[in-house]
Amino acid sequence: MSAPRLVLVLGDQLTPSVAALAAAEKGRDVVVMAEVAAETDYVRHHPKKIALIFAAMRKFAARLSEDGWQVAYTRLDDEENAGSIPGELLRRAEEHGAKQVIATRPGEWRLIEALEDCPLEIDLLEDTRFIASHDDFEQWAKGRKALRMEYFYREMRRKTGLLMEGDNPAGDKWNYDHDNRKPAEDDLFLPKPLWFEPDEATEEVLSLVESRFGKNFGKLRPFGFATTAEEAEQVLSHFIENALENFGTYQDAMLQNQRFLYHSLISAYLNIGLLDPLDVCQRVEAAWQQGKAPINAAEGFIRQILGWREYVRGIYFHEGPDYPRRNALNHQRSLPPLYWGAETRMNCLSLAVKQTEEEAYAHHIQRLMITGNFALIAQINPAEVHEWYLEVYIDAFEWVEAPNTVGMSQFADGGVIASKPYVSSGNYINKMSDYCGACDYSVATKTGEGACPFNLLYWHFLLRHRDRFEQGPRTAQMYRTWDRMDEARRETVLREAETFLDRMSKGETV
Ligand code: FAD
Ligand code: DLZ
Ligand code: SF4
Repeated sequence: MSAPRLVLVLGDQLTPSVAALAAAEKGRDVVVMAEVAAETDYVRHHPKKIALIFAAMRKFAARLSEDGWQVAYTRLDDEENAGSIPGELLRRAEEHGAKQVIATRPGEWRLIEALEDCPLEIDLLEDTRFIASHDDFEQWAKGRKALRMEYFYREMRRKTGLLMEGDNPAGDKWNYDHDNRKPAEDDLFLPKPLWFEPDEATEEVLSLVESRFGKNFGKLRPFGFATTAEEAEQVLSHFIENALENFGTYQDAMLQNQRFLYHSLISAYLNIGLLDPLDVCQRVEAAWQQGKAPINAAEGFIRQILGWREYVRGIYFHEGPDYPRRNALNHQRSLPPLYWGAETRMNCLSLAVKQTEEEAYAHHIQRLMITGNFALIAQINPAEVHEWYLEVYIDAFEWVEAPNTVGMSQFADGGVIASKPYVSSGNYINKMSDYCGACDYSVATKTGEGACPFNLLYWHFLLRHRDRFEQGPRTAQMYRTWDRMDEARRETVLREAETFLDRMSKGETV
């Protein structure tokens, strides 16, 4: 029999048809899976994230063994654990007399480079669990001045036929975002997410994570995430039956007592391979065809996966390894301790951070227009913001997190992703949430005692970057509004914003 090859399966590659497994031979090759310090420690991940990945890895390995694969699985506390993925490959290569490795290309430059430096013969295969291949994205990007998601998304609709009627978009509109900006009313009948009681295998992981990562930011328990493909499938069905119908309409809404609203909570399952993106989109399209959801909901949801998710992955690899370190606006302030749960008088931030700490989850508008918006207008160094998002969310892997944070949210890529900075005063937050009513600050107050900090910092940000944004078709209007303001008021706004930022940088509670 020919020598065995090692088949690397990483913690976010838990799909039976993943490229490396598809290219391997069951009776011959050895699947290598490893819980390693290099992956748990490259940032201080939320304990729920480590628990999800380890529990799902262990159950996936057990399933592969049941299916007849030879699996070499290393637990974090195994004595021989080499501590890194290349280290584990070298150890297993020696153990099994293997020289070749089959691997699916990781979703992060850091790990791709580590594998390229490993002195084994490693065949890095394209990750085929995406709807657009690298080639598809590069073909689309070639020769374009601007890489806007909307046009990529239309191409993907045509490629897959999703929500298409011949050559035309279903309902004659590509995008129903206009219908999707309603604030929500709190109500007892909002759908509740589907959670699972940890079984014995998950409990074992929770104990390990508690002892090793108990000091990381974030609450480990209660832990209710799905840890197998079957459970993730149940979460998707639960969403389609109970929440999809209202997903579009209330997509941007925020409520203090409703952390999940009509969101699906499937991002982590998609990202670690428990759900397949095309299958999810087809299930949602079918729900619309059966009359279970209106077009604005189905289109809005499918756009997030077929459009945004595929697009940000394309951008991450298109832009290259330096992307997460970009700082086009030269923001240098440190991330204030309030992001780690220190006291703040800003109710919106306090709620978003507390929810993140407890759930390892916040929905898109909380990430973009609360924590992201504040970091941008407070001019925080985007590298620190990037690290924060990578650490605290259950679904955070660099290929998807960095474009969203560095690009969409912090404009640190200079506008590769966003055509304007996502900044707002308190007005937007007040319109889309019930947060302001319970805040120490007053959203209606523009300057002076109790003025909402977003009202001050918004203008401060715009003025600091006037040269860059003044001519922008989507930002010029803001400068005209500023110029029409009374001069004394303009001075007060800028002075108070400076005072606020100084106090924040000194570590005072703001
Ligand atoms: P839903 O609102 O139900 O949306 C459905 C699905 O669409 C999601 O599960 C997700 O797979 C996909 N999706 C939606 N928006 C995006 C987007 N902008 N980019 C990529 N996919 C999207 N998403 C991650 O998966 N990982 C991250 O690390 C991550 N970091 C983010 C950081 C910032 C600053 C911002 C603004 C957004 C980030 N997002 C990230 C995108 C988005 O916020 C999450 O995908 C979403 O909140 C996950 O919750 P959900 O599954 O309930 O999503
Ligand atoms: C995120 C993560 C963590 C915390 N731990 C492991 C691990 O121990 N072993 C592993 O194979 N993968 C882990 N992962 C996922 C990897 O970090 C991920 O594959 C890369 O970031 C590329 O997306
Ligand atoms: Fe946030 Fe300002 Fe509203 Fe307070 S008043 S919750 S700081 S937007």
